Amino acid sequence: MRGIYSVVLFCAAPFLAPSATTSVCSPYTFIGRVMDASHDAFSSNRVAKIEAANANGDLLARTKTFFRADSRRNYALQIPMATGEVDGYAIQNATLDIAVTDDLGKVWRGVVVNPEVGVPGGVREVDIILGEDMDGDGIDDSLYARLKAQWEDSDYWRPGETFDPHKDYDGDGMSTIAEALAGTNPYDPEDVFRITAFSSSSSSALAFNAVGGRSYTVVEAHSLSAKDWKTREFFLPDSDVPANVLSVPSGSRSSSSTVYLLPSGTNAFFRVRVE
Ligand SMILES: [Ca+2]
Ligand SMILES: [Ca+2]
Ligand SMILES: [Ca+2]
Repeated sequence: MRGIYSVVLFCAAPFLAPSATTSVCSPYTFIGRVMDASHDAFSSNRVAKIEAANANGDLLARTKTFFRADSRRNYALQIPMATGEVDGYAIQNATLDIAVTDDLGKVWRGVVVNPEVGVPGGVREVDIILGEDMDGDGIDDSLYARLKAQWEDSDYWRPGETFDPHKDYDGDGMSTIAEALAGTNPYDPEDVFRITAFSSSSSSALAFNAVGGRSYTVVEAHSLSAKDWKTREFFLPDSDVPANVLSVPSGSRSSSSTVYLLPSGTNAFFRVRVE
């Protein structure tokens, strides 16, 4: 696992469960960020309840979001694990139903993609995005409404024109919806997510403007048309431990960040992915 939280799990001494051959072991942990469709994390004044149930609807675990200014993560959910079928426990490869109840009492279900439980004691990073798309256009309805209202208020609004979130209104190369997800202003051409510098001397350095509450990974491929972009490890300026994600705490100001890529000896194309 990676990041600020170091979840150390020990396998508790197994005890006998209903079947003599079934034992209870370390829980499986999901960690990550509960966020709204704008990719803004739930903050200190918004607490969501997270519940995991098995396919029969039996509740396995429940937790709440928390707030820590120095971390992008705001939840950790421990799924009790057993080596066989026991009420209240999950087995490896189990699929879970996740339900999140937000601070207004609204319930969201099935929001985690492929919540497959791995080896007991394992940890998996899963971000939970609470979205609602009643009109089926692939965009969260409240995010669409917010962007449209901002557009109608901006210099880019034209009478008779229909709002299109896929359009790049401020002409900075990123669509309005992409800017909203990256945390930049869709109606300000000066505010855009881009790689601002690249040098490839002894160690390759990538610089880009990073926004609070977002995380950044570097992916590489050997051609621009490649389908598979692989994660590339890097060093942060203040660390000599390789990392594969740069997380910027919520509330931080937008700032220029530089990461130093580990040398690989081959030429590659790089992209910085923002989440
Ligand atoms: Ca929609
Ligand atoms: Ca734009
Ligand atoms: Ca912009």
